[in-house]
Amino acid sequence: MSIIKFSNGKALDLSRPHIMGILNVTPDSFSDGGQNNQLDSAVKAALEMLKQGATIIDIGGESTRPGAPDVALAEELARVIPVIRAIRAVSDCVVSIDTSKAEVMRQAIAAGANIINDVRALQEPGALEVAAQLNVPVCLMHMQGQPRTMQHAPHYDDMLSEIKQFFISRIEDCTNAGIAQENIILDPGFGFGKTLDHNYQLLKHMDAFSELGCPILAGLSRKSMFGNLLNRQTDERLAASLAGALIAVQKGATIIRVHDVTETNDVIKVWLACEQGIINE
Ligand code: 8Y7
Repeated sequence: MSIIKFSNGKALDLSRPHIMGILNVTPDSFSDGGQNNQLDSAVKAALEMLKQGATIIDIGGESTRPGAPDVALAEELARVIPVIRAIRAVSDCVVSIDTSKAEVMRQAIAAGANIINDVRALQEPGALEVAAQLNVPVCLMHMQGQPRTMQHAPHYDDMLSEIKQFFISRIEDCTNAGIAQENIILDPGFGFGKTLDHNYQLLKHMDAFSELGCPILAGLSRKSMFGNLLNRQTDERLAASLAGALIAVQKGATIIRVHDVTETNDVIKVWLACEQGIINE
């Protein structure tokens, strides 16, 4: 089974699913108090998610929600770098940096991050070269269009083939640039340039991507594919997100990106007990 190795000697054994806990460090995420206060809250939130069963903390300073504005480089660096350093000072957990900017990747890895999570799949200027140079695991996500406009009118002639083709082509570009195939994680990008129906087709057929030989990451947590199906606000999408996480795991995803770590961890434990039986009874 697949193992992701990190330069500090640590590794993630992907023979079982892992939880990536979401840590957004946009101004609206930890809005109480001054800068130190915000840093404190971010570290606390990360430690809490680790205690709840996350093995990766995904730190993002650019909102990629549909319609969100672009964030300038200096602003993104100011948001994420202090948080990575502060987490690194108290934990040796796996940290991923959610960014598309080459310079943020460089500084984040220098500050102690271990994985690059790029919703633009290393297609921004310099990103491919920097990722190759840094020699760290990268998550390549599929997106049709750009965050600001991607939900206007998503269209595919054959979505599954087009996404698979995108992955094949990105894997080729990455390996040509010097990125090791063992360092590539793939993500079909739920909600990124997909209609409601596209998202459910994608969930149903996610297992089609496993044949590409890379670990699969799925991000479904609280997304509008649940809100729009069920007419629920973001804080009312837990049950739906857990259903989505379970289906994704059943279809071969080994990293699940979520807000609700405790609950997702329970789901994974039930799935594992079912798959492997109860050890040490
Ligand atoms: C995803 C993601 C977001 C995802 C990966 C949200 C940063 C939107 N979604 N990264 N990022 N996969 N790899 O609702 O699905 O969390 S932001």
